[in-house]
Amino acid sequence: MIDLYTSPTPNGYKISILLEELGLPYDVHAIDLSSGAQKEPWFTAINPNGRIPAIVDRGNGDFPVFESGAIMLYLAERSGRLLPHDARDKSRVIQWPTWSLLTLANGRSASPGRSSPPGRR
Ligand SMILES: N[C@@H](CCC(=O)N[C@@H](CS)C(=O)NCC(=O)O)C(=O)O
Repeated sequence: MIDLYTSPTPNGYKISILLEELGLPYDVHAIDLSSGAQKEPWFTAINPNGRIPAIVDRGNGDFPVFESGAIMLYLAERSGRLLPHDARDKSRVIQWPTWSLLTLANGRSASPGRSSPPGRR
């Protein structure tokens, strides 16, 4: 069983979508970001950065994982799905979430092939 600590934000949705896609059982723990719950000591013990999403894998020694990209890779590996063993195939899978995390998350263009939004350098 996975404990998912999340809120209704794009980063939170990513993990909910993946858990559903993988069919892994999980419990949702809603974090009210406006209350500052994510900065409380019980939560920073799970994610020292005090942000959602985060998970705790109760079926694997209560292993905590934070950062949406790291959570996605962990869940794929744990489920044995979506992450091929072949180095080239695995790289093809990892390239897109890496692009998304490092480009979209910085407010850059969503259009592949562009490094900046139109009209900006
Ligand atoms: N790089 C992080 C970003 C996480 C993030 O920014 N989470 C936001 C909600 S989408 C949050 O928890 N904000 C509350 C805060 O910073 O106190 C990830 O991909 O998981």
